[in-house]
Amino acid sequence: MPRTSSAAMSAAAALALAACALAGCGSSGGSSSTAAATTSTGVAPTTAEAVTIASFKYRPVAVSVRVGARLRFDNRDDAAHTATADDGSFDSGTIAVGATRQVTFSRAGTFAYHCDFHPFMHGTVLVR
Ligand SMILES: [Cu+2]
Repeated sequence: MPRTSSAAMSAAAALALAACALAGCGSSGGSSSTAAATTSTGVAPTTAEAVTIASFKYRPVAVSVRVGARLRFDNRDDAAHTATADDGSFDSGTIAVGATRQVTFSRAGTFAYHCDFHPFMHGTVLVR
């Protein structure tokens, strides 16, 4: 891979971490029931080109993209994951360890998603 790609991925990961720190989403555990509510309450969606999956979490947990944009899911975890819309409107398919999948969002709206393998993993994509 060209090094620009990995640099971009690192930058995205750093941004995600920074956004996470700013948003104070370091609290962990028992978040399965609260994740879906975060967009309407606390967590402001972060504009990003990629969601990093690590430690069984999506970061940023709430992401905003433009209609027609592609969002990348980078699996930096040591388990395979998916990004699967709760309403079935999109599905990344299995994202192997270290792999990347892209999802294109062609319809505006707010889409909650989860991991098929780990139903306690939740995220939200705001498409606008
Ligand atoms: Cu998973």
